Amino acid sequence: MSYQESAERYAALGVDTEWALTTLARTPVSLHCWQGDDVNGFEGGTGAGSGCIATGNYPGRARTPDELRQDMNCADRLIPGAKRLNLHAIYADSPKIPERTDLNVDHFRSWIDWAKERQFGLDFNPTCFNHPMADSGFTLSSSDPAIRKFWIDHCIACRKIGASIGRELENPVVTNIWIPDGYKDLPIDRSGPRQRLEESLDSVLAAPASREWNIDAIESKLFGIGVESYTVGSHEFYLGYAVKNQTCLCLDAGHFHPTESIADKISSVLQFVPRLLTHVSRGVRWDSDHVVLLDDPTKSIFEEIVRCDALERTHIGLDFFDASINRIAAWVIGTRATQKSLLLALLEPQNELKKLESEGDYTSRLALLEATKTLPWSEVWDEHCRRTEVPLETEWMREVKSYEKSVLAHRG
Ligand code: RNT
Ligand code: ZN
Repeated sequence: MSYQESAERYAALGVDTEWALTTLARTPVSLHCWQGDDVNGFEGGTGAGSGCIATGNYPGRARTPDELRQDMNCADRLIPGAKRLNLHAIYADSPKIPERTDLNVDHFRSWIDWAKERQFGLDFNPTCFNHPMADSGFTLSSSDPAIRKFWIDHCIACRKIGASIGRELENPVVTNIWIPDGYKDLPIDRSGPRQRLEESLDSVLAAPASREWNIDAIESKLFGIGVESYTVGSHEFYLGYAVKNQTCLCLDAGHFHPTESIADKISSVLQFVPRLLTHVSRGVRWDSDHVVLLDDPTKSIFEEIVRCDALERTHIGLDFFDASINRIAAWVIGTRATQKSLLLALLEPQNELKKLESEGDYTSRLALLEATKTLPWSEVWDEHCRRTEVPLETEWMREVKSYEKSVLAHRG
């Protein structure tokens, strides 16, 4: 079947594949830099600690900012459409890297130049882990005022970096705060840390940073390795905080109970917060960060975003890390799966489904939903790859293999 034939099949159901292709091509996905180096960063630390653990020792990890950019360039050639790069503060790139509280936009100059050259937007994150000041297991919610102040200052520095980058690229930066704070075992005082976290966030957000160029987001988590019993920044905490302060809310697909899906939360939270950030990820048992696949949980996230007509208010970010397979392939698999999920949602015969629902014809609604699964969407995806000049689904891996041979294999 050709793209034309598949477009006709969709048109018969009232779906405009050209609209789907245009929307898909201009909807950016923010690629997380930390998939390329197992969340190490370039401060000289090893591993993220604090519950973010990349396991595996597949050869070829990027060890320097230049290697990471070289790998990103390879991934960029294999991923269609608009892209952003999501940086963490530990990826500062300058001859002398200061304390985290003293970081400024100059320490990210090489990334900004790279983003301009490749027409990427940028996003940003304070790194509130993998640092001696986080060794107690508490950062913004610490009972120690000196520790709290350190992390408040770091988060403020990051918001300013976000705003400066946004202004320079004329493309707003989402600065997302996630902290690892919590207890391994049963706490007595669950309230104190949460009161302190609210106060700290208030101080962080009170610092001036352009609202036009920096978008503040906050991210919850259910539990992490080492903080099984209590996580200060729970979903209820951040949902409440985001509603009260009208910040962007980050929903990470791996940060809820295993049978809980973030898809059903989207239409609820968008009633009360101005913007949404997704960390598209895949939970597997205790892990929240497996490489994203074209699976039902991922598809339903994008169905909801599209059905809610919320693409303009949603920032699509990725969050997974796997050090046991080729890291560039991991980026490509996860990003393309995310984009395929979005395409499927854009190809849904939404008007017809809504009509059936409003008429109370739930039998036809269910039948049509099932019928959409066998429509020739892969022809539309291939057409997208052709138009954006990236390899087709069964072809891109060849390029990863040859890059592995010519570049990755020579890294010590
Ligand atoms: C951790 C959060 C957070 C991190 C990144 C590195 O559980 O998901 O988003 O993965 O900031
Ligand atoms: Zn996340």
